[in-house]
Amino acid sequence: MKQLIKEIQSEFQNHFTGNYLLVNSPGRVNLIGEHTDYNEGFVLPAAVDKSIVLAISANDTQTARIYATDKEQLYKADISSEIKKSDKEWPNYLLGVVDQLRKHGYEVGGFDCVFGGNVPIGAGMSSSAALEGGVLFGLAQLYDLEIPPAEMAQIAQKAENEFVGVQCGIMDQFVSLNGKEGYALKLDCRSLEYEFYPFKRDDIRIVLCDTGVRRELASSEYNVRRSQCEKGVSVLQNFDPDIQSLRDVELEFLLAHESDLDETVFRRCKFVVEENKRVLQACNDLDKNDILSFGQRMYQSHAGLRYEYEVSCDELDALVDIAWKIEGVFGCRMMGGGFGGCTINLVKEQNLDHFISEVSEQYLEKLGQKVKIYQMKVAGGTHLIHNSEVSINAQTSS
Ligand code: GAF
Repeated sequence: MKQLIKEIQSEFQNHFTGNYLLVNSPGRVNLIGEHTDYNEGFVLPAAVDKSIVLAISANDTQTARIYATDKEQLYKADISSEIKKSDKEWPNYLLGVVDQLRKHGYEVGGFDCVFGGNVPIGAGMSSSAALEGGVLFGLAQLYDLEIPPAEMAQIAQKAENEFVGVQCGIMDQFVSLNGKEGYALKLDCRSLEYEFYPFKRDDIRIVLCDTGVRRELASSEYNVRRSQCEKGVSVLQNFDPDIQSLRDVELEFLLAHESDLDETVFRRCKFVVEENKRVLQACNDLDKNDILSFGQRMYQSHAGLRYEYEVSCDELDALVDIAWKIEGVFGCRMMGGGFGGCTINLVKEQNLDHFISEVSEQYLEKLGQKVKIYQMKVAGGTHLIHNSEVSINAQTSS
């Protein structure tokens, strides 16, 4: 991390002048609760120790000057009046935040910003939410904006929905901004109330296995799933007008109305209703420190995502099938929107080396491709980087 921070500082000094704030904005894992956020249900993600780092300062103009270290590109945008979308994709993650801040009644002026990170891109670890939350947090600090935590997450989510054009739910932005070191965050995606559950055991590692698959399909199919859930709700409302979303549907009620629903819509709804329940049960498991039951629910979640919600793919299924047979794996499932990206695995510390070599070997054998493996620690949410994390020559203004 120190190396990354140093690189961002040095790029800031190459492109801009003066003091700046340094912000660390983390990626996330999701332990359980997939495709439940936009159904107003529950999720159990955690922020991790892979982040986007930003150096940011106010520049006394009405221009946003932003530099992406991975792309080695500088972008300038006039923000004196209505914010215009860029025809490049990456600046829109930042400009969308400025646009949403203004729409929520918060005034910000021009700024200089350099950012880069070590969150694997496109792997389902929410590098985009980390970037949105990071620039939002930095601007709120620079312009003394007092924005409540839930509204921060809503602003970042809306930036992605409206400026980037991805109809994501609120989970990623919320946990990236509000995560806590050593804890998973249970979020009620309707009320936006949240609770922390300790998730720190020296004997268990969080390991992500990256298929390397990045599919365009993900975004269009994501929207199809959303509308299938809405379709289900609109039919079920005919039998109970109090239902506002799948969050309000009990499994028995759904089963009783199976024949009223289109067959595919029924399966989508069934997965969401069951997954929602699994999150609550998984939180009970954590309360009881019952990691075996927790892990079993992860496998059940994957089975539902594979057969009922149909957002998995051969590569993800192969990784879960492999992990299932390896000793010392408590649980494994695909993570995030699906159609590629990573599986999340909870692995016994003492079996870690064996796990890594078995998965690598068997994945190569089954699919003829290499799997990338990342180990994650549960970390804190978006924050100003402390002086102790910074190299001595820093010109930070924190
Ligand atoms: C993506 C979205 F961005 C989240 O909001 C969530 O819906 C997730 O897919 C599926 O659980 O990461």
